[in-house]
Amino acid sequence: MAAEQGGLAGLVEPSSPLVPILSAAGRRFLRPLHVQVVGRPGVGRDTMARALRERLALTVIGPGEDARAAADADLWLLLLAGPPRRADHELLRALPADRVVVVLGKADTHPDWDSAVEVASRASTALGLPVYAVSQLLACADLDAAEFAALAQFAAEQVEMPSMAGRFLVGAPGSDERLLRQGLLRRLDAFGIDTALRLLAEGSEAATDAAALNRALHAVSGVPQLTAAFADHVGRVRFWREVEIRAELERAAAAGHDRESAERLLAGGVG
Ligand SMILES: Nc1nc2c(ncn2[C@@H]2O[C@H](COP(=O)(O)OP(=O)(O)OP(=O)(O)O)[C@@H](O)[C@H]2O)c(=O)[nH]1
Ligand SMILES: [Mg+2]
Repeated sequence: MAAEQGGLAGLVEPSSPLVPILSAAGRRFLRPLHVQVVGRPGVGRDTMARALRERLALTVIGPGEDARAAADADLWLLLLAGPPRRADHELLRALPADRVVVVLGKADTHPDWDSAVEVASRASTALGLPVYAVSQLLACADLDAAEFAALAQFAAEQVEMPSMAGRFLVGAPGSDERLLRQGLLRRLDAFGIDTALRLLAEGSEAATDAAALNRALHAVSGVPQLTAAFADHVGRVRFWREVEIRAELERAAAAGHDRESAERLLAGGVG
């Protein structure tokens, strides 16, 4: 199809007033996939937006971004933080049913990953859509060399992540040790620290350096696996983008801009 090859404007005479209209519509058609993250406040939307940008190189509209940006969305990620509540059902009802990916975020905060998968599976039954369990926080892991060295030393000393996360915060308040531990908790949380210590203790490839450990944490976050969920919707996104092109042509025809060509393109099924 011409729109996919960027050749829409070539379908009319160079002098046609449709040329700039079709060029703009063609550029819009070829824009990258725009994913809007929606969910109740506090569920981790900003972190999810960052995870999708950094791990999947997607164009993402996060919470609080302006309405004009939101008008460009063609896929919606509904973020849950537990069993769906009434507000989640309401959010879902307001979204285009054929282009929503539902995600149970903060999967790392459940007693273990299987429990998170279980919650996601019950949510899936309740909502009638697949629900993927992910930890957007782990997908954003960006430990530096000093944090990596500290974790490696903990692993060597067989330090374990206490079940009460607060107990991880040893060291005098304001001391370097304490600040480092606070930073690790904020950026990886308990499950992330535990996972990092395990990977380091196993001496896996993740034990090489900070970059390798970050990559290993990204891999277990569940975010890379969302690629397939997004890919499943690409056909619907293309369909709606084609609808947009037809609407542009109909507007142009109604306004009398080379109506004959516009109608010919519409009849020929362009877009
Ligand atoms: N353990 C864990 N914490 C997370 C995760 N994602 C986000 N958080 C934490 O949840 C809090 C809220 O994260 P945000 O990404 O700002 O979430 P939000 O939905 O934008 O929330 P508000 O900004 O409070 O409206 C922060 O403390 C995050 O560190 C996750 O996957 N796991
Ligand atoms: Mg936020």
